[in-house]
Parts: sequence; C-alpha cells; structure tokens
Amino acid sequence: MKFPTISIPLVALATAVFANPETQASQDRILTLDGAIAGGEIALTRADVLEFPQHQIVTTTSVTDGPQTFEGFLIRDLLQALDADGDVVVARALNDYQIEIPISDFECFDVIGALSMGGVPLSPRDKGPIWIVYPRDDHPELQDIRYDTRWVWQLVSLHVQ
Ligand SMILES: Nc1nc2c(c(=O)[nH]1)N[C@H]1C(S)=C(S)[C@@H](COP(=O)(O)O)O[C@H]1N2
Ligand SMILES: [Mo]
Repeated sequence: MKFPTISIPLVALATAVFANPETQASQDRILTLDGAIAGGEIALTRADVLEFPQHQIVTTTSVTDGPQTFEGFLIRDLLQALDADGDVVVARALNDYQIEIPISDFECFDVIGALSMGGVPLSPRDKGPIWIVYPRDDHPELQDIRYDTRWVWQLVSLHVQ
C-alpha cells in the first residue's frame, strides 16, 4: 500500500535531531520507525508525535475497568507523513513483544498511538509512553482476539515492510 505523498515537516525535524549531537542528547526519543519509510530510519520525540492532530477514542479495553478515553495521533497520519510504502508494520514493545499489523487496519479504522488515558499521560508503568488503541467499541469486528494482540502497549518501534 502506498500513501499519497504530503508535505513531511517531521522528516526535516527529526533529521535535524540526528544531525545535532546536543539536540540529540536533550531529546527523549520515544518511537523509532524504520524499513520502507522516507529516509529509512527515524526516531521521534514526544514533542514530534504531539505535532500530529490529536484524536480521541472512547472505548473499553481487555485490561481496564469500563470505557476509557484515549488520546493520541492516528497511526495512519504518522505513516503518511513518513511516506510509508508497505503492507504491514512490525510493532515492537519494550518487553520485546512483537507483532505484525496489516497497514490496512490503519486505513479502515481510526487506530491511534495513544499518549494519554483519561487525560493522564501514559507512563511506561501503565502501558505507556505509547499504546496502540483500536476504536473497538465502534466496530463489532474489532472485538476479537486477533485484534487484541495488536493493542501493543509500551510501543517502542514500528518496522514498515
Ligand atoms: N507490550 C506488550 N503489548 C501486548 C502484549 C505484550 O505481551 N506486551 N500482549 C498482547 C496480547 S497477546 C493481548 S491479548 C493484549 C492484551 O494484553 P494483556 O491482557 O496481557 O494486558 O495486549 C497485547 N499487547
Ligand atoms: Mo493475548
């Protein structure tokens, strides 16, 4: 799948981060992308991902009590900004949990990289800093174990292939 090309300010921004060792040291990178993306590899800070329009999902999950309000960036927006050209992403977490997710998920559903739950930033202790969240309550087909496994918490990297 090929996303239409749009302007990619993020690439310029993160390239600058790579190029400047001082900036690099002062920035906390929370998400790495590599594989079939513009530039081949990129590491993003929390500030970088907050540049994307923030999107809300209210949904129950398999691991929380009752519905929760999540906020974060649409994975689709991130992949589009990086000119991703692939069929799947391999999502990897802090604990080395890793799973393939079809990129079509992000086209068909408003899947987000959630940065907060209930208005509180997700910390690495409570599934943060990024948790892949599906709009599960809005789509019966998402209420399935196959999708539960794609709710990667403590997400650290996405490999596009
Ligand atoms: N980081 C991370 N995310 C993960 C997992 C994991 O082991 N580590 N397990 C997955 C699986 S198999 C399921 S069913 C859902 C629900 O996980 P939990 O109920 O074990 O929290 O999270 C998914 N996300
Ligand atoms: Mo699972």
